[in-house]
Amino acid sequence: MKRIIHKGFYFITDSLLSKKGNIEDIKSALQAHVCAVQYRNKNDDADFVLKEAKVLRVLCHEVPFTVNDFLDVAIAVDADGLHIGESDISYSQARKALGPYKIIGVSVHTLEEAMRAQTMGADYIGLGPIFPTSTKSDAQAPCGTELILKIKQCMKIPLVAIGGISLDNAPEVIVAGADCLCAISGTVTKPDVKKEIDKYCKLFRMNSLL
Ligand code: TZP
Ligand code: MG
Repeated sequence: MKRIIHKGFYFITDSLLSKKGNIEDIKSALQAHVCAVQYRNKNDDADFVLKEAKVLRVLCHEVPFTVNDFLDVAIAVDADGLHIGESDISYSQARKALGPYKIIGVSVHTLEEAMRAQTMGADYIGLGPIFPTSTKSDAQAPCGTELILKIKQCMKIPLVAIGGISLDNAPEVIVAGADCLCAISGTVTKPDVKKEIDKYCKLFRMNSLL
């Protein structure tokens, strides 16, 4: 069965920015009841990524566990899904390799790309950067929260908002209609990752009732 991405805080790893490493960060994220975990590793070689993914797969049995970029790793560890961007394999190649029961998330930057991703069959879109960020060096220009609103008016699949999200601007992202939000530097660089995610989850609960 395909796992569902529920609303809430969608946790993404970053070993370069992390204080305690991906494994400890994910343990903290799970304690904070995140709605999904994405293993994103842009720094290590394929062997290390596979080894780490094996450990993370076991840890993340209660939430959807997706792998960024590495299709072969996603398959090898039986991840719940794969997240792809414009420089990765195409959606149709990924779907062919993973079959109908795995989650495929697609990064988008415009309404047109978002609608195309939904039409292709993507399970969710990652929209960003919403705000300026230095975490992703090749990030496109920030799209702002108006685009979240626009996309949510005409699309059904979950929208995961990412890029430059902080405790200060998260309410605006949630009120605009994001189903999930991510904050990489906003969490993994902090001394207590669980405590930090708790704050986003609280904002999510408060602002999604508005
Ligand atoms: N995709 C778009 S922006 C971004 C990614 C992976 C980086 C988000 O990091 P941060 O620290 O939450 O701005
Ligand atoms: Mg990618």
